Amino acid sequence: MPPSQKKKPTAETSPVEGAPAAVRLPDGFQLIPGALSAIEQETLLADIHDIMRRAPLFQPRMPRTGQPFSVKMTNCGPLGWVSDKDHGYRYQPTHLDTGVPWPPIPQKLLDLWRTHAAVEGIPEACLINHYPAGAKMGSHRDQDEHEPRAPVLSVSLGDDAVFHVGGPKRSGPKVRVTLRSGDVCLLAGPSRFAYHGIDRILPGTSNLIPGGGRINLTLRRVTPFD
Ligand code: MD3
Ligand code: FE
Repeated sequence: MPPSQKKKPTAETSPVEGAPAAVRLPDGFQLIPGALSAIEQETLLADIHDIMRRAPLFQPRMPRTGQPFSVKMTNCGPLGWVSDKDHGYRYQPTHLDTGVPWPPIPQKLLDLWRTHAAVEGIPEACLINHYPAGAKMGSHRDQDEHEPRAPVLSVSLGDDAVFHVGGPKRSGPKVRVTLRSGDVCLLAGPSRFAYHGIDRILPGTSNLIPGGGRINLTLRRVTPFD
């Protein structure tokens, strides 16, 4: 092509013909691949199944439109994230449908927070997202928490997911990362407020969850420390 039509080399387009574009993860984003062994994943999944028995998965809905998410959710911890048509996104101490308090956060997750989060306070909420094959999560920011010093800690279980993370604007450049069963992801600093989402689940990539699918756990501090 004539030089005038050549794309200017940027962070996203490599000047080297056929070479992959360089990518830069946002500051504060940390991926710890294989943080949990196969046995640890099995044990944690059993804990999550107990939680789901006491706090069944619910279908969150978009504020105002009532449009259902393709991801089902539940929570453990003193607070849980919920969303429905009438009252929108929020944290509350009880299950959206049953009104029963959320079960406690498993010790294993509290240990992971203590090991990786590098902050004084403890997490107050663990959101449990369940993705069947075909589910996705559109680009969004997590802004319902009131302690910016606290990171979000994510644990992936089951099938691989194609995750994207960008910057402070939805329209900006994005980096795609595959999250696998047993991976821990820490979102601290500037990355904590980055746009992110799940593009797709790769079916048949893990044997952990009977019947397939993916479960993501996110530990969060909701109220200010002190
Ligand atoms: C990047 N969950 O629950 S986990 C969510 O795999 C959510 O279920 C996705 O986005 C999932 O809100 C992604 C990794 C993650 C969590 C929180 C973040 C990445 C993040 C907050 C800011 C930036
Ligand atoms: Fe999120």
